[in-house]
Amino acid sequence: MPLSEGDLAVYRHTGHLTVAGLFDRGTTDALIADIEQWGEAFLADLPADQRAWYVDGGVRARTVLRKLDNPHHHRAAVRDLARTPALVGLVEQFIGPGVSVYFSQVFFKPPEGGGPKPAHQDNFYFGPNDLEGVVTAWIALDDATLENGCLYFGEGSQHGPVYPHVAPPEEPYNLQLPPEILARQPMSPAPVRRGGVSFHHGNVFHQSAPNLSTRWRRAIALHYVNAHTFFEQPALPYDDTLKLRIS
Ligand SMILES: O=C(O)CCC(=O)C(=O)O
Repeated sequence: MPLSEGDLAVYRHTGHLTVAGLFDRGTTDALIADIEQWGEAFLADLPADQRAWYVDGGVRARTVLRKLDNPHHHRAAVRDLARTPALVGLVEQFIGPGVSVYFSQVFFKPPEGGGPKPAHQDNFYFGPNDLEGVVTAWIALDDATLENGCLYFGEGSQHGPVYPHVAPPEEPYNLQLPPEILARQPMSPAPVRRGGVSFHHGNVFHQSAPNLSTRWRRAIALHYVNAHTFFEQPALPYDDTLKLRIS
């Protein structure tokens, strides 16, 4: 599916682009069932010292996961998703041919308290050798709306530098842009319907709000790199042996 010049211009200008309707309901429902099954098993075995990172602290009534790492490594259904020709064709139009998934995440954002993700730049976390060589495909498994915590982007911020991030002392992994940098950058909401994909540049500021609604906002983020890009100076540990060659 070739993107139009207009779509590519939007991506270059704003740092993100939403492509609607890439996956049908059968696919998103099957992925939800698969990650829920995995999530239950993961939670049952989760060591106490990792709960703060994986359990959603905003949902008081029950224990529910905030995220899971590297679903492309752990779940065949997510590998199939990452290899979908229409998706790969789009990824290659952003970063060039010969792509791999270097890292991936499930974001659960549960109803009635699912926590926010503070504003950040993926390229600060990843520290790639080429800032242009990374694109994230954020695949909406539910409608992501203003009410349930859709993504917000700092449009055009990918043209600026990657800024040093800060983290609260009790959450050293929760790296985020400092308030004085954010104060200069308006953030715009980007709702996505289920089955749509939000693509974003590794430098673009993005964040999500808490989910105070009664609906889930689940998504899978696949972080693709092109043939010559790798995480050279990552801020957190990433296991590059899990890299999955796609094309
Ligand atoms: O889904 C979210 O709330 C955060 C997603 C994100 O930061 C990403 O995909 O890079």
